Formats: sequence, C-alpha cells, structure tokens
Amino acid sequence: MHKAGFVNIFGKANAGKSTLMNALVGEKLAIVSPKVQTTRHRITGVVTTPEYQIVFSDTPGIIDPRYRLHEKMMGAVKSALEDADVAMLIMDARDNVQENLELFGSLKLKAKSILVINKSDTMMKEELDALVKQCEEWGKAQKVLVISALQQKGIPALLESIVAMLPESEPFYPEDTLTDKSTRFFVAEIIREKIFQLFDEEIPYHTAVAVTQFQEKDTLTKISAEIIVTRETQKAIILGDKGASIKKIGTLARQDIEAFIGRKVFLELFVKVRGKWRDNDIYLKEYGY
Ligand code: GDP
Ligand code: K
Ligand code: MG
Repeated sequence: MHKAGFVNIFGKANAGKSTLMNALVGEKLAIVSPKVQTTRHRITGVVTTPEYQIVFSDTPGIIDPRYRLHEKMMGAVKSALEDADVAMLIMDARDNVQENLELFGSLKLKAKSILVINKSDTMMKEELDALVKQCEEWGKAQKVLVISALQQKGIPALLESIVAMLPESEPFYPEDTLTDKSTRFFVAEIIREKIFQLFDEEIPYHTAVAVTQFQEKDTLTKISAEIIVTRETQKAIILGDKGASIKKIGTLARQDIEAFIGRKVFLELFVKVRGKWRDNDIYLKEYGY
C-alpha cells in the first residue's frame, strides 16, 4: 500500500517553520533568519521513498496584512490551509502557549493535525513535559510532539507520525522531484537571505530580489540580479562604504548558490530604487509575488 499527501506547516513568525521544512526534506530549500517575515512564498519540498511521498509546504508566518505584499503572503497561507492532508502546527517552546493554541484554533482546520513544540534545546525536560500536557489537553491535534528543528532532534518520530496519517495514494510527482520552484527562484531567495542576515531594522522588509540573467557557460553559471529597495538612502546602505556591503552580500550569496547548484558561479548584483513596490501589483508580479 503506497501513501502520499500534502503536509503543510503553519505557525507564528519565527516558530521555526522553514528550519523544520529543511530538516524534513534534508535540503536547504527555505531561507532562514532570526527576523520575522523572512519567508514570503509557499515553498514545497518533496520527500519520496518506495513506501510514501510527502509534499511538504513551508508557508509565511501568520500576520495581519499591512501591505499588498502581506496580502499575497497570507494568500499563500490560505491556499496551504485548503489543500493540507496533514497540518503541522508549530510553536516555539518559549512562546506563550495559550496564544498559539488560540491561533491554531482560529485556522478552522479541516485536516488532521500534529502539534509540534519546537526549540526543545532551549528548555528543560520538566518544562517541556508540562507544555506537552497542556497541548494534549487542548485536544484539537491528533498528536503532540517535541522537536528541535535546529539540532534535528525528534525528526524521525515526527516523520513516522506523519506517514501514519497520510492517505493511501499513488505519488503525485516523479520520484526525483525535490520542489516546485525554479533554480532562479532559489537564487533570488539566497540573495534575499543574506540581506535579512546582514542588515538590521527596516532594510530587509523594503527589499525584493529579481534575477535578470541566468546563463550556463562552459565552466560556470553567470547570474545577474537586482536588489530592489524603496528609497535612495536604503540603496546607499546596501552598497555600503566604497561598495563594501554589496560585495559582502555577493560573496556570501555566491558561496551558497554554488553549493545549491553544484557549479561555479559568477554573480553580478545591481541595486534599484522602486518606491512603493510593496503596494504595486505590477512590481509585485515582476518580483515573483
Ligand atoms: P520561521 O519564521 O517560522 O520560518 O522560522 P525560521 O526557520 O526562519 O527560524 C527562526 C529562527 O529560529 C532562526 O534564527 C532559527 O535558527 C531559529 N530556530 C529554528 N528552529 C530552532 C530550534 O529548534 N532551536 C533553536 N534554538 N532555534 C531554532
Ligand atoms: K524567520
Ligand atoms: Mg520561514
């Protein structure tokens, strides 16, 4: 009997959704940062074995939309709510439990769910046991599990619980499928991750990245990308003193892109100012939202 299904990850900002998806898939597909709203798209990662195929979806954290960009992000969450066979509800063990349970309740899930208490590495066992008890008493999840996505602890048990809940089905994708997104998409995401990791305050939230050239030459891949910001002052910060900052973004991003595509990369970055791109449907579309 073969099993297959869609397992979608939901939770508040910074609960560790993207880290968990990467741990489950065994590839770094989703970018990670300590900042909220790092993830803007729904990204799938496919795990295939002879017995089952799981199509995981990482989603943006649940927020109240303030820009058109945010509305698009919550659209990605909504679509994931609708097609889940199993919902993974993930919370940071250090976060307010009641608040998380209320949020999960408000999703009005039709799918079966697993409540995942993440970041077990930050807490004592006694505290975790009390948390599990509280979550089990809530009663709306079929299963409550404790993991550390960062340290990859509890992942095999989580996979086992997921498989047990999957419907009987033929696989949806060929066995070598890893994701639904293109290499260009991941290149743009890797660059965006460096901006989330290197800059404080509002810069990452005003930034989009668009890959404008992706060319496979004999020995290397030539990539050009634009970093889009909303103000000249932000452009100056991204460039840095004598171009030092953009050089750093470029070096870090190139290393990760080379590891991701397994080829040498020549990466060229440009910075563009587009005021209000986050509220402009044409720009949003152009930048992949
Ligand atoms: P998301 O916003 O829910 O996708 O969360 P991310 O995966 O981007 O992670 C947010 C932050 O939490 C990052 O700094 C991660 O390194 C950190 N993080 C994720 N999982 C764990 C964990 O199991 N333990 C600890 N200590 N930190 C974690
Ligand atoms: K994050
Ligand atoms: Mg994320």
